[in-house]
Amino acid sequence: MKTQNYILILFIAFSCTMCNSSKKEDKTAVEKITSTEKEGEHIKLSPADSLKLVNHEIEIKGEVEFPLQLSIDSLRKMKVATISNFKIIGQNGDIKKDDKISKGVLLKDILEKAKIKQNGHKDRNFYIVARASDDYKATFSWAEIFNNPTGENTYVLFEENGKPVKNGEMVLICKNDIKTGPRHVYWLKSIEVYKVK
Ligand SMILES: Nc1nc2c(c(=O)[nH]1)N[C@H]1C(S)=C(S)[C@@H](COP(=O)(O)O)O[C@H]1N2
Ligand SMILES: [Mo]
Repeated sequence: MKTQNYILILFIAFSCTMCNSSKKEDKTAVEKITSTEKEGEHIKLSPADSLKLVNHEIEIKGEVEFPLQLSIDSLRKMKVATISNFKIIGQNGDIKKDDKISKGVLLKDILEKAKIKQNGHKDRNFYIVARASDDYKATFSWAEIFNNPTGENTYVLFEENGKPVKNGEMVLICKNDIKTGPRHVYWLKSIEVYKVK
C-alpha cells in the first residue's frame, strides 16, 4: 500500500515537471517574437525617405456614402478646434511630445461628412482604421466615436504650436487615451470604415 502511494506521488511530481518545461518553451517563443517587433519599431528613416511618406490629402473610404479626399485647406473649411496642452505619452510613460496649442477637426465631424452606410439604427458595428503611409494603424469603434466621450476627443490635427505638423501634413490623435502614443498616427494617409462581418 505504502509503495503504491509513493509511486503515485512520484508520478504526479514527474508530470508537473513536464508541464512546467513545456510552458518555459512557450514563453521563449513569445519573447522571440516580441524582440523582432521591437527591432521593427526602431528603424530610423533618412530625411528623404521620411519625406516620401508625407501625404497632401487623406482619404476617407470604405463603408461610406461619400468617399472624401481631404487636404489641410478642406479641413480649414470645417469646424476647426483648438486643442491645448496635448502630450504624446509612449508605452513606457515617457513624454514624447508636448504641444502647447494645436489645431484640428474632430474625426466625428469628418465621418459625419462622409456618412457611414448604416441600415437602420441597430447597424452600429463598424470599426474605423486610421492608417499611415508606413502602415502604422490605430483602430476606433463606432460606439467610441458616436456614443462615448472619445468622440469629442479624437481629432485630425494639421497645426502644432502655430506650425505645420512635423511628420506628414496631418496627424490623428485621441486626447483621452491613457497612453496617447499608440493612437497618435503621423503620416496619416487614410481613414477607413469597415463593418464587422
Ligand atoms: N505613422 C506612424 N505613427 C506612429 C508611429 C509609427 O511608427 N508610425 N509610432 C507610434 C508610437 S509607438 C508612439 S509612442 C508615438 C510617438 O512616437 P515617436 O516617438 O516616433 O514620435 O507615435 C505613434 N505613431
Ligand atoms: Mo510607442
